[in-house]
Amino acid sequence: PEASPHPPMVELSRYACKRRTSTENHNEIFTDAFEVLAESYEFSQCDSQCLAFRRAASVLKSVPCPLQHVGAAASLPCLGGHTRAVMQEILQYGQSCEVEKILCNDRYQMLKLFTSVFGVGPKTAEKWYRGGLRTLKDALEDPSIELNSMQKAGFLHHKDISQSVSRAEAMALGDILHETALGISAHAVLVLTGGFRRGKAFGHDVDFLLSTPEKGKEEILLLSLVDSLRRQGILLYCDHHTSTFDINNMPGVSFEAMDHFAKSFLILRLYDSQVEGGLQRVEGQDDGRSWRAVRVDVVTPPMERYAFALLGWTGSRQFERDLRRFARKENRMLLDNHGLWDNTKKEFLEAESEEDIFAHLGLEYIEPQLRNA
Ligand code: 8DG
Ligand code: MN
Ligand code: MN
Repeated sequence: PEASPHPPMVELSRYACKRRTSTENHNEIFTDAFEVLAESYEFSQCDSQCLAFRRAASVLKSVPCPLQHVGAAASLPCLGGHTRAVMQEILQYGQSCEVEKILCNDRYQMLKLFTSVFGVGPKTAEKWYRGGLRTLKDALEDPSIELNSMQKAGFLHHKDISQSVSRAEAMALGDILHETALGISAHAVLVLTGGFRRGKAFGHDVDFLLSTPEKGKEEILLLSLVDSLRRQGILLYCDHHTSTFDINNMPGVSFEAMDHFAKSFLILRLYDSQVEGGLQRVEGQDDGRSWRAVRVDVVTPPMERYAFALLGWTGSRQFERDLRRFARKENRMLLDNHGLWDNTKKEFLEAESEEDIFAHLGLEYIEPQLRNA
């Protein structure tokens, strides 16, 4: 059939898991503003307003063209009066004065700066701000502040970690980890997940899922991997979380964000010579170093939980949130990174692939590249 010059606007679902969202965002002027508002509400612990702006941003990311007038948003879900007023201001004046005010706000700027340190969350940032700290140097030099080891590593590598990771850098790390894992076990399986699996060109870290068909050997594989990275001299930091996953407790598990699989949050050293096209040039950095530090997450689910873990770690966060909400509200099912509980049948539904999970939920399959909600 002939392509229509004006394809009809597809009706968008209020669930991110029923929308197709590529990495191409045609409405960045609005979504950037919404993200600032969401973050500001998050810093003030106004969770419902925060979520409202995150949802609105997520909906606009799936609109395949730039919106030219607020009327075009009338048929879109999750866009309330406040979000539409912000859009109207941006369309009329090129910016929103509410957003500009937040960006100039001292507290917002400080909380942004402090939470940019690996290991510093909104609570710690707030405490530092209320204690009168205004620069990173203040936090490092204040004798009353006891930094934990994660925060120490965060400060030490702050400049490198604040710089985004390129796809070429992510691929290079994948090669290094894959080779290292295969050196430990010929059966090791390593896959890229997170934003890079969704096709993003840049990320704040690199996420991997590691597993093995040898039952019960996942965590030891991860520990051996970390040990090998240490011996190669490329491990700069490791925060290991031991597995608390127990298949016998499955019906009792609470369906929360943080999962129970063994995982390590790492900082690794990546050399210029290991990356095709070289490392990303860090602005203003010319200290003669031939390497940069990169944040890497590795999670190791048992093989029979692989599909659930892969779906959970691929993201985006908004896509995951709505998959769970859809399962609960529309199917009376509980979904998390470990499994899918059918509350009508009172049983766990098994899955070997992500496709199986979408099918259990009665959802059309959405490939990772279209989960950038
Ligand atoms: P980015 O790094 O490119 O900025 O984006 P991302 O890859 O989408 O975000 P991420 O923060 O690296 O998280 C990737 C996915 O991992 C996301 O959908 C949430 C999921 N995830 C869990 N459990 C945990 C956890 O315990 N910690 C973290 N950091 N992420 C987790 O399912
Ligand atoms: Mn990531
Ligand atoms: Mn991550």
